[in-house]
Amino acid sequence: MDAPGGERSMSERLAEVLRGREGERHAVVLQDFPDPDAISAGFAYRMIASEFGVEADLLYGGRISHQENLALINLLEIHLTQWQGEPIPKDYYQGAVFVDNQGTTSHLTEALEKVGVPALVVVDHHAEQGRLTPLFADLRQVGASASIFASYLEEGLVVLKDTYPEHRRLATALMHGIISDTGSMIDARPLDFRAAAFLQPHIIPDQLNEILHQKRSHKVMEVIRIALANRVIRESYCLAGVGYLRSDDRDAIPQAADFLLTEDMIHTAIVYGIVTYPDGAETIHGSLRTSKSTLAPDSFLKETLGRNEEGHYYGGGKTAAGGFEIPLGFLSGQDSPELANLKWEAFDSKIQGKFFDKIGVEE
Ligand SMILES: [Mn+2]
Repeated sequence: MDAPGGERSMSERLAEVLRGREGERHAVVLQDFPDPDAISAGFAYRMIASEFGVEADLLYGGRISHQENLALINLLEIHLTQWQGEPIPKDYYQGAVFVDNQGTTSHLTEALEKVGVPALVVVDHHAEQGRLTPLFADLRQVGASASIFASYLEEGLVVLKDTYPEHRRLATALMHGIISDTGSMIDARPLDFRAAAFLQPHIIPDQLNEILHQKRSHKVMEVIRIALANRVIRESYCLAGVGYLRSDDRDAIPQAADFLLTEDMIHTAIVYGIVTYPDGAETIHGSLRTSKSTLAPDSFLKETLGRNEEGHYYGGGKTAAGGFEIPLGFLSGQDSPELANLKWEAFDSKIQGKFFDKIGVEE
């Protein structure tokens, strides 16, 4: 398939990478806390790969706790594999594929590199992170990774047939990914609208409706309550630290940020907390949501928080949303309540200070 000007289209270049790989198994890396866009993009890659005789496992290294995401994988029967840090068997995977991320938001990236699994494919809509050198990269500034995958389908990599239940489930998942990553199409770009128009005749409307109308869990309500109580507002920015959270409840952070953004006069909400993992490790997780068109979450977070010793940025983002993760390293682990409080207060003030300095410079 030739794009105008005789250049090969992205879907043709992806097909070239997959051709001749029959019998291979690929590790599809989702971010540790996968969202609907990532899950549907991974689902699409698996369907495309199977056309070339390639198997694909969708792997994630964290948790899925957001009710909407649980409904998505259950109703649409999308099988994901949770990776819990065990060593990856050598030669089990012949290639690694990164969808909706570029290897910077998953613990799997290093684990796969360790056993020599080459990065084959990166498809993402976040700003370029420069972490990987894959055979095929398709990075586009669009609303959703799902839209990029829908364009591959439209260009014929998989011909959607309504008689195949799996194809209808894929179309529904991709539509959900697009809706969820574009704020119900408000941040959608032309490619996202085109993808939605292409997918629409194939979706299962009742299932999409059911996935989109999940209620908030008790824990999320509780985290929202803490975020409301702790929020500090300056220059239409709203900042809220929510203290300690179990990794199972980490998805409450972006939901609290979404909620804080609904307040009158607020254009940007940032919510963060210390997430504790079953192995005792602790990491600060934060989410940023903004409706301010001149604020680019990616550069805003990179400039505010900087990089770690290895040169990797603590945070990044896309249009209207971003996130950050700061591992506590030596300071991780269960402490006495007094020490835990001190630790939280120290990080809370440090993060507030960084953002307020940055906001002071901006305004
Ligand atoms: Mn996305």
